[in-house]
Amino acid sequence: MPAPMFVGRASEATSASAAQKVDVAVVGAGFAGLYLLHRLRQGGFTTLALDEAGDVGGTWYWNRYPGARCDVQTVDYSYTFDPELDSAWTWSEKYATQPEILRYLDFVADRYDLRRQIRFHTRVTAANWDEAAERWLLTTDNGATVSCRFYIMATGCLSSPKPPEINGVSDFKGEVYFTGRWPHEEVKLVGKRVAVIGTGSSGIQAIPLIAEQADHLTVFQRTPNFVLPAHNGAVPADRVALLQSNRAGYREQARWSLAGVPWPRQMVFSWQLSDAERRERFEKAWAKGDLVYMLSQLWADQGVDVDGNALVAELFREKIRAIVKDPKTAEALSPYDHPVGAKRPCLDTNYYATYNRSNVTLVNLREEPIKSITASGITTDQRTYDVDVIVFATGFDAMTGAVMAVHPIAGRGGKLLSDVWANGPQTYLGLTVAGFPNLFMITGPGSPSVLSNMVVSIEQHVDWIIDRLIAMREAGFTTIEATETAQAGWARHMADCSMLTLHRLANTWYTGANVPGKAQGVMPYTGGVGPYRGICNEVVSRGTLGFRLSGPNVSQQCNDGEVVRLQPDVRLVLNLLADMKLPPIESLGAQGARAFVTELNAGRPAGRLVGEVVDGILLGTDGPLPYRLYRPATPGPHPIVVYFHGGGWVFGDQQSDDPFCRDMCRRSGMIFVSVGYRHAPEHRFPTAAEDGYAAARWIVEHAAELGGMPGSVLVAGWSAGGNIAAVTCQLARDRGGPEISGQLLICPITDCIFDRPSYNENATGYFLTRSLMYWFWDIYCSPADHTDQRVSPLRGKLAGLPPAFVVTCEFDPLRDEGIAYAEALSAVGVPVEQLQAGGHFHASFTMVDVVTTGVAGRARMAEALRRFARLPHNAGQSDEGARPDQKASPPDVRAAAG
Ligand code: N01
Repeated sequence: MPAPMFVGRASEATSASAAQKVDVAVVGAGFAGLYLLHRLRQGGFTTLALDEAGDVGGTWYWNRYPGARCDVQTVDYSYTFDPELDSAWTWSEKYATQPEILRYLDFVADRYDLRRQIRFHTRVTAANWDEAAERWLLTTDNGATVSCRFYIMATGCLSSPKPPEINGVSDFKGEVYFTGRWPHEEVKLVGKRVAVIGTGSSGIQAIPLIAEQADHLTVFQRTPNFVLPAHNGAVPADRVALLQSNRAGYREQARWSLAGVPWPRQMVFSWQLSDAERRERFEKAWAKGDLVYMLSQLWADQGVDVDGNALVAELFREKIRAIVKDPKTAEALSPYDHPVGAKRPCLDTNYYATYNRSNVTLVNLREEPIKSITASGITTDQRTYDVDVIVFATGFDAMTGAVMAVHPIAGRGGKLLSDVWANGPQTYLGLTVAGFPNLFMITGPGSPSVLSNMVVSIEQHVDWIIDRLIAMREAGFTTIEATETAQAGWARHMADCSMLTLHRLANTWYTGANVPGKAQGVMPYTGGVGPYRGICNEVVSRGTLGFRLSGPNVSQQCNDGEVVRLQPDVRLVLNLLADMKLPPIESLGAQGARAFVTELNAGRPAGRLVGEVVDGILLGTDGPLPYRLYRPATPGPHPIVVYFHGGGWVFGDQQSDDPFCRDMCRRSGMIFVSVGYRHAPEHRFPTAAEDGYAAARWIVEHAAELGGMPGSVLVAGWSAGGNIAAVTCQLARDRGGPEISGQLLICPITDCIFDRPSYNENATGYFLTRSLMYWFWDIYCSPADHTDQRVSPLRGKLAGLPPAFVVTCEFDPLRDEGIAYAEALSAVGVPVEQLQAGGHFHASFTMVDVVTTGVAGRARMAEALRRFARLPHNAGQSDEGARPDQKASPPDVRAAAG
């Protein structure tokens, strides 16, 4: 055995003296374990892999049930680390069968001579961190203990089958099979009465083939799934051509894509397409038979917005009704309780059509739950089904099961991983856990893992870990451990990311809901493969951020911190803007800045449909001002919100916050009138303020003509528009009207003090810069006017103002003056609600459909406006973004909006 590459700090544990000593021990010999072994050997590390199975394959070793196949196309479901390997293997089908995938892994193991480093038929029974020796000691049920410097869990996300949780399983006298532990010998089902419990991916693949053999098949379904036909056959020529035209480019694109398969990002939103166009897109996806394509290529809002998703769900249900002849069965097979993609959708061959066979019965467990399993079959609360065979396709204790339940893992101070994870998995990057030095997981909870093409994610994790081990060795470090700060930051980022998708709206194995008593929360990273890869790279480029590194002859290194503090989509927007290397807006001059903003707005997604949009002219103090009115589709009259756009008193117009006004009009059910007030430098202070006030007065006077409720209005505004809204409230109070029943101030300018902390902390890098703010102030008003309440409302009298909802964003220079205004209002008795949005920037809430994580914040704003206008609570809107079972709970500021 070669000498270990890492020199220990203390004498190596006596208990480990008889142990097999290696630099790195790996558990698992599937896709992840095999690549690890290869890279470790290339890196000059001594290594050993342990696997309970009798050979390589991991999940593909165990899951041998009839119909088992991959459901990511084989061109994508392959290793890419070695271009020669990549072209040396040719798949025979679009979706390979389990035996073919196993042959592939066999081929890989032989090609790189990996088996000699694997101890098969071996289960790790305990793993303990030896603090003095700084090594892991692994006890096994076969052969010597193992002492290793690093311990890597390549155990897979879906490898620990969960018990079926049904009474009486052991009473059954017939044959019992689990899809996740299918026998290696042939299972004969011909002429038998077979029951399948479970209709996830495994059940759905197995059911059509079992139906062909069985005398009668009874399927017990608790939750129907969305199922797409695989249209299996030859590997599609277009994908092969794409791959072969530029293999390296194709693979690189996959690495930076959202799901690890190179499809472009959809930019068209559902509401921009007609019914016919949507149907055409859906039919194309149905014919393609590719889950990633179906889940990502229809329209941009299909995976992030409940309405955009509902359109896909209905098209799926139409298909089910068209295929399944018995309407009652078709209805039972139609999912209504979760968005498409929130629960893992499945790929099938003849699944729905199987229910047209005379030897197949579907039992809807929602109508007749299973009471118990008996000696002769399955008893529901309505009847007994006698069967000869029961197949449990009941799934896995996913993501954490294989890491946690398989064996006790004790880290620093003897702390057990199962205790640390009692309330859900805590990790840094899904790779490591604070308190567990030198322990790594491949595709662990907190990484994209099961929401991606696993092979792409496995390669990225393996490469990242081995590169770290090599860098540590070169620098003389022997231990690496995540810090608590970094781990807590990752948990928050995970929660932020979970707002980007609809996974939180379904009870699934993604959230731990399939295992009774398991802590619940979205376990995989939902921010996408490419963004995740970028973050992992950033951790390295920022001095191994969030890790403590130590070694016997070097000083400890700990560059502590959180790698992502921004909301995930804000981070993407800001990165995109940084890549564009735009000149500072203030360097363009007022005209140039206006042209720039107009161009920027032209590239944003179009706003959603509302009942009506009307352009008109109102009469201001010095003459006409344009406005744009957004009317809800519901019958009026509606309360009116007078809205002032952002733009630093210099640019923008009544159309420039169009998507925001549309969104708020829909959510609040109110008329929004966006006012085209005049701008500096042509019209300096106090023109904007006076125009705002005059507009509010005119609109109240003409409320009935506009279709609004008479008597009063509400005001709202963003940025400089928030300033005008706040000022309008003060002027209306002081000048005897109009009556304003509430104010919504989004990131408002409220004061002329420029040294509050947020002005310095967020001076650059977050789009609205300190120097741009200086420029706005200079153009709008002279220093002598700075303290006038009509530009610095924080300096005005605040008592007697209408109730306010004040929104501020963490990464905004204006944050602290917004908070100061809210606190000052509150101090004089004005009812105030604040939304301090963590991780957001100045434009987060107005970049509708770009910054998706702003949705819940806008829902709260709309609800506040409805309260001000004394309209009833609009549950459908304000609860968007909350899990169905948590609808009544008050939204958490961070999780909901920031
Ligand atoms: O497991 P599942 P799976 N009584 O958890 C039901 C991957 N995979 O093995 O939904 C009655 O999806 C349960 O009902 P419900 C893929 O990622 C990939 O099928 O909890 N029913 C559900 O219908 C997949 O998502 C491939 O209400 C019970 C089913 O059993 C993941 O593995 C192939 C029950 C379990 O479905 C898991 O798939 C196969 C009970 N007590 C799997 N308990 C590829 O093609 C559970 N159920 C690559």
